[in-house]
Amino acid sequence: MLLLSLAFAAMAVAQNASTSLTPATTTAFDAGVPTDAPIPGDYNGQWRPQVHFSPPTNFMNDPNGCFLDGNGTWHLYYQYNPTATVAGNQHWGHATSKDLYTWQNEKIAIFATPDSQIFSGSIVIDTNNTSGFFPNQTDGVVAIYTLNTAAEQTQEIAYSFDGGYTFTNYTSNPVLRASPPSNQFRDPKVIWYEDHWVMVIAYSQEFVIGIFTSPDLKEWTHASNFTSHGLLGLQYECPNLVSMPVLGGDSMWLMAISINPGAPLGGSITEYFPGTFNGTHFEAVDAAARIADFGKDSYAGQFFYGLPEEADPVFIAWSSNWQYAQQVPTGPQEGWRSAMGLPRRSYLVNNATRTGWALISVPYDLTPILLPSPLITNSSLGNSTLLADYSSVSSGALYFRVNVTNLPPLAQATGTLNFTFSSSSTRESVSGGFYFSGDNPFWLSRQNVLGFSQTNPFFTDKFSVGNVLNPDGTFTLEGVIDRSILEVFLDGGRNSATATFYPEGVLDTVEVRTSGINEETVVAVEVWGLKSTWAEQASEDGIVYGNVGSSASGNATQVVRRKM
Ligand SMILES: *[C@@H]1O[C@H](CO)[C@@H](O)[C@H](O)[C@H]1NC(C)=O
Ligand SMILES: *[C@@H]1O[C@H](CO)[C@@H](O)[C@H](O)[C@H]1NC(C)=O
Ligand SMILES: *[C@@H]1O[C@H](CO)[C@@H](O)[C@H](O)[C@H]1NC(C)=O
Ligand SMILES: *[C@@H]1O[C@H](CO)[C@@H](O)[C@H](O)[C@H]1NC(C)=O
Ligand SMILES: *[C@@H]1O[C@H](CO)[C@@H](O)[C@H](O)[C@H]1NC(C)=O
Ligand SMILES: *[C@@H]1O[C@H](CO)[C@@H](O)[C@H](O)[C@H]1NC(C)=O
Ligand SMILES: *[C@@H]1O[C@H](CO)[C@@H](O)[C@H](O)[C@H]1NC(C)=O
Ligand SMILES: *[C@@H]1O[C@H](CO)[C@@H](O)[C@H](O)[C@H]1NC(C)=O
Ligand SMILES: *[C@@H]1O[C@H](CO)[C@@H](O)[C@H](O)[C@H]1NC(C)=O
Ligand SMILES: *[C@@H]1O[C@H](CO)[C@@H](O)[C@H](O)[C@H]1NC(C)=O
Ligand SMILES: *[C@@H]1O[C@H](CO)[C@@H](O)[C@H](O)[C@H]1NC(C)=O
Ligand SMILES: CC(=O)N[C@H]1CO[C@H](CO)[C@@H](O)[C@@H]1O
Repeated sequence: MLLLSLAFAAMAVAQNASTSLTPATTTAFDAGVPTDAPIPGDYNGQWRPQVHFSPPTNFMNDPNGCFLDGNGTWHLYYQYNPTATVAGNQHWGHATSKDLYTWQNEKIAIFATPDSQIFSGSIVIDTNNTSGFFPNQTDGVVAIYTLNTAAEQTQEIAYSFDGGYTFTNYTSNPVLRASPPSNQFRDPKVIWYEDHWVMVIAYSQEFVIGIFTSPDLKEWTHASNFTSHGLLGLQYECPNLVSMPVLGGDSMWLMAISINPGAPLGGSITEYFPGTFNGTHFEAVDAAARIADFGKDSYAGQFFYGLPEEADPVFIAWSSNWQYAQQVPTGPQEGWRSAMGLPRRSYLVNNATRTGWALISVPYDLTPILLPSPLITNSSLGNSTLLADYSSVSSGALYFRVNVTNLPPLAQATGTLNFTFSSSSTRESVSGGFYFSGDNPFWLSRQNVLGFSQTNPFFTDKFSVGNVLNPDGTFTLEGVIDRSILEVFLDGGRNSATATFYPEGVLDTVEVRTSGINEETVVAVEVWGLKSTWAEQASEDGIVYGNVGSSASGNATQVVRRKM
């Protein structure tokens, strides 16, 4: 996780006490926190995302322990304070899904203690019983996380016989301490490399990602350091190391590092480094810092463990920013704070053109949540406006896609393409657009949303990126809007952005406009309503109770594979 220090958390708690529904506490782990059932959640609020994960109540931040089990169930754990709408008292919350969009709340997986918190970490499946914890199974789950106390951050392991629903603390914890001991040593992410375990972990304030190896998850040996690369900000957090397919080439490795504070737009962001890894040492291809998302609400993302080798890695990030995560109005008004971003399928491209290496990220297969037919389509918009009322889509969530083809060569392309989601009652809107000319800037604005944006100086209201036109004369824009989150993907995920927003009215009108485009250019648009994955699970009283029965239900789904 995240926090500058617990003192900082305590300060934030104090600052927010007046606006929180629930009194904050950093100690009492048993103060009404259920250990035998999921926490019930009301997912009906006007800002509650309907196809994104958000916690049943109170405060969530980093994704943790993400893995896919042998039965095709995706497991998402998360930094969770079940007793307040601000950070502190960190537990590992847990949810499971068959499709990465429909999430079932599970009971809390790992609990804080009165004097320690469970900070971020990861999960592996110990197929070969390297740890010796699993005499009778090949699907043993081991969690590796940071135990935070006032004095030190140490790394612990806990194991699960039931596929990740309940955990047992290893009696010889901790398994790793910094030398000398440190209170800024956290967020272990573990993977399997050929014949040993590899951990990447942040020495946060020294700007070092330590790489450790282990035969058994218990004994860890320092192998190398990846030091002071890219943007430093004030801290390194939540490193990831993952083997990454390359379009049209051999796979590479990717190191991702989250920095906070100190993102170029303020607060938190994730940067990444394509490179090589030989089991002990990671080397970046060059000295460049590449940012994973040009918005402001994508942090501490994690790649899921346990995917088949031929599948593209899948990534999920926290959709907020420490500059305002603990102040957004969902806390006082709806009793929860923060959602996860969309799950994203990832791979690398390396274009000989100016764009060079890029981490592509596209929404994971959305078909399970699309309503049966599109809300509106147009195969050739010309210089025109497409307008639709979507108040009939009860989720308030949409998927939209614009395919532009037949663009003339770069210097001759003209015109603009804009989109707006607005409220017919309050006239608030979020919007964005693209210029086919010049440096091809794409912009996104949450400026015209009332309330929060006007009172928080860090809630940056506009974002942009230069998205160079494709040589083949095409441009694509895809996005998902989900009540209080907008995510856009340009050119199949070459650039992407996540922005949260909190309108006073309900957004119910979509508009796509073009003007001044070249005669031969074709603009095709489709807009789909999305299901409400939470309403589908709610009981008659409107409350989502989560998995109150036994573990994992439903049939396994096929993991999306893509041939390189
Ligand atoms: C398990 O053992 C097999 C056979 O030695 C090996 O190929 C594989 O990499 C090991 N995997 C893990 C996760 O231990
Ligand atoms: C797993 O490890 C434990 C401890 O070393 C051992 O007792 C057990 O036999 C092992 N199980 C298998 C299937 O190798
Ligand atoms: C996976 O499915 C098998 C067979 O139904 C079951 O025995 C096992 O407990 C399941 N594992 C998990 C992790 O749910
Ligand atoms: C796990 O066990 C260790 C050693 O007994 C203890 O210090 C630590 O607090 C425990 N962790 C949790 C999360 O209970
Ligand atoms: C790796 O970095 C840590 C944190 O700065 C430092 O304590 C350690 O000495 C470094 N190890 C090596 C071999 O450079
Ligand atoms: C990995 O790379 C490092 C640094 O180049 C080198 O010292 C080490 O010998 C390499 N290890 C293997 C197994 O090739
Ligand atoms: C698409 O939009 C254009 C311009 O407004 C309009 O002329 C055309 O009829 C629309 N086509 C469809 C199928 O709606
Ligand atoms: C980058 O390269 C890939 C694969 O060669 C290609 O499909 C894609 O269109 C290229 N993108 C740009 C912007 O050149
Ligand atoms: C799109 O927005 C830009 C910036 O406000 C504006 O200059 C342009 O005219 C707009 N284009 C359309 C088609 O609305
Ligand atoms: C759009 O308008 C421009 C003039 O602003 C015109 O040159 C162009 O032909 C029009 N494009 C289409 C597809 O009608
Ligand atoms: C846009 O292109 C994608 C990929 O070719 C296709 O699946 C989709 O139907 C197209 N949408 C429109 C509106 O043309
Ligand atoms: C599925 C199963 O038999 N699990 C058992 C494996 O061994 C552990 C430790 O002995 C038991 O607690 C599990 O119930």
